[in-house]
Amino acid sequence: MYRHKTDLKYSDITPRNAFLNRRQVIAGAAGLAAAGSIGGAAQAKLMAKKGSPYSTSEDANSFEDVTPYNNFYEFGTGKPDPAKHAHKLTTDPWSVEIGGLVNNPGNYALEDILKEVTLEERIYRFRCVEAWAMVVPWVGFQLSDLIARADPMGSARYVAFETLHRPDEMHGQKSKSFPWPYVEGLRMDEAMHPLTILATGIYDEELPKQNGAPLRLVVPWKYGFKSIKSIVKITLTEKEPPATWNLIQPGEYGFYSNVNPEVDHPRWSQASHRPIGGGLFAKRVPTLKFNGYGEEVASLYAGMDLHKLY
Ligand SMILES: Nc1nc2c(c(=O)[nH]1)N[C@H]1C(S)=C(S)[C@@H](COP(=O)(O)O)O[C@H]1N2
Ligand SMILES: [Mo]
Repeated sequence: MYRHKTDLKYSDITPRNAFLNRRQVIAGAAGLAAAGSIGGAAQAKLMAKKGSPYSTSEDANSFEDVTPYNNFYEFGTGKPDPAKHAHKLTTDPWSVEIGGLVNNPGNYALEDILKEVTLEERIYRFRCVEAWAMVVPWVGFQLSDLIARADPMGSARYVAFETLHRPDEMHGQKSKSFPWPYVEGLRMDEAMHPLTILATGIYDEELPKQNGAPLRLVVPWKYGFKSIKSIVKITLTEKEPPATWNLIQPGEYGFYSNVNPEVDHPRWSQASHRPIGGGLFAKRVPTLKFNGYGEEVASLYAGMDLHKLY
């Protein structure tokens, strides 16, 4: 379904072809049957949505694993801070400015975006990894759907993302030690890949604010910090856009940030991680290249030296 070609036309990307739909139904049913840690009502609600063909069959973590400890520096640098403070964020109304090298630029109300893409909303049960790992059943839609509707120009090579800047509600943004707003970027082929989603929920609930409500990126083969939260701006560009962690510590965080056990962070090994939810003494497990999504995404990086372009 997805082809990696430099001359890829956006009209080539058909979000819902018959083949994909059939596979989704199968993957969705099989995946949900194995949804061990999600119980009763949540499970029934999840049944209402199709699963992505890319969903893992591994058990999902619990809601309690995913929501009390987060990184969201706009609400403080401590892991419990976002759960304590993110309720101050007003997420309705919300609009997203889509611009740069597109033929349909505009400032779109989130509900209008969701009306457009709502038929594609499904469950994406993805592994997410950093020094820890979780399996999260995101509700969302392919970023490619939104980009295709913006009608990119041929010169667009990257996609830049920006988080809301509203220090009144996000007190962390009053700190001058961080370059606000949080920004991130993807190369166009990464952004158009069907594994790259914009999430609006988890466990068929609205996205908790600490997890990046009302709209956040999820790129499951990259380290967690690429998944920018509370997005208000998406800009297609010709040049590689800035990325917050790369701006702050370029020697430690590259633009690509692909999960790669062969490339150590200068201050720690990235060869293994600790699964969340396995208890305090859970053993570290080996981290897989591209977080286990190599079959789907390795071809995007053919010929690139991933030790240099980390
Ligand atoms: N705007 C914004 N987005 C952000 C961050 C942040 O501080 N601000 N932290 C990142 C980091 S470091 C991680 S690990 C993930 C955490 O996402 P989660 O809380 O849903 O696990 O969000 C990423 N997105
Ligand atoms: Mo992180």
